[in-house]
Amino acid sequence: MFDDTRSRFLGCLIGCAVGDALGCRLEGLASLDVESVFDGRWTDDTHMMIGVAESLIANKGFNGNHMAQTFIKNYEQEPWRGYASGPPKVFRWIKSGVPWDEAAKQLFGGAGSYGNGAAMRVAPVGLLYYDDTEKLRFVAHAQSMITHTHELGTEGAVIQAYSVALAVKASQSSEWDSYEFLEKLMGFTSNETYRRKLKKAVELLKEGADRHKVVKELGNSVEAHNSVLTAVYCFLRNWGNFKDAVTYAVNLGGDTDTIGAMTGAISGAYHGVEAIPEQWRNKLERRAYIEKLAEDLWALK
Ligand code: AR6
Ligand code: MG
Repeated sequence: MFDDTRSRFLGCLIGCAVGDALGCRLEGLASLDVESVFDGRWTDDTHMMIGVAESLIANKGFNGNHMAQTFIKNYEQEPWRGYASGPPKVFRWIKSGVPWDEAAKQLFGGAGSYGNGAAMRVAPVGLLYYDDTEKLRFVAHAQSMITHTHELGTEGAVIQAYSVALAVKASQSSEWDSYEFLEKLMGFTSNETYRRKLKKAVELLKEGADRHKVVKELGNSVEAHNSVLTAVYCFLRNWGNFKDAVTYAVNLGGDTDTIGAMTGAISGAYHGVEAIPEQWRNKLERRAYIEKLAEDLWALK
């Protein structure tokens, strides 16, 4: 059988960047005119996803200190990418000598961050360990701890990584549907907040809910628990087509670049890179470099 896993890897990372680039142009616009606004420029979501991929490739697996230093190096070169408040603080603390797995615990009065920043960047972990669920869980959690230590932040990243892995696996089997995908996620997480949202997602799919209800029930904001399953839902509801999935995602409003990035990563992993509109791929900033990272990750398999 022709193995097109390589195309799924490329589709995932390019899909993440395309969804981010589309979403950041639409933030607050609520425009359906996705063709005319796409300029291919992406934000911190893709910048950090690149950092995750670079470090996994350089170490042939996870190395926490190396990944933290990679985030810091990339951030210092392009601090204007739209980073939220948490990560730059953590970067400063690590530079002043706090260990990479301690610094982020200090955020938000010691609660740690539950922002979606650990989930938006995690796609390369979902790819590299798509066929090893426990390794995937471990590394997705560990890479979160560099900046996001709150349980809702880490679990969001773990669920997003597993969704990417499921998308790769679903693409290899003709027997899957949206409900089975959600059931697999339900079997994967024991976190009650996410389990409640998974049940909601099943109901929303069944009733073909409108956008307003989807946003009300699943969320569209910067918190991981109010955006990760929204992205999963955007993919599942538009299972057949990459462009429909990311267009739907960015039209939900709210944190459009990140929900676009996470939806694009899952949908791109399912459909493969050829399914991403060529005019979007052609405009994408650093396309060749992102493709090279996907190739290198695939070569590590
Ligand atoms: N308590 C209160 N608010 C919180 C908490 C908490 N424990 N944790 C997070 N927040 P941050 P990120 C809120 O700063 O996750 C970019 O635009 C708080 O309002 O850790 O990397 C990307 O495109 C905080 O500012 O950064 C994404 O949209 C916010 O969550 C987003 O930023 C983000 O958490 C990713 O941000
Ligand atoms: Mg962003």
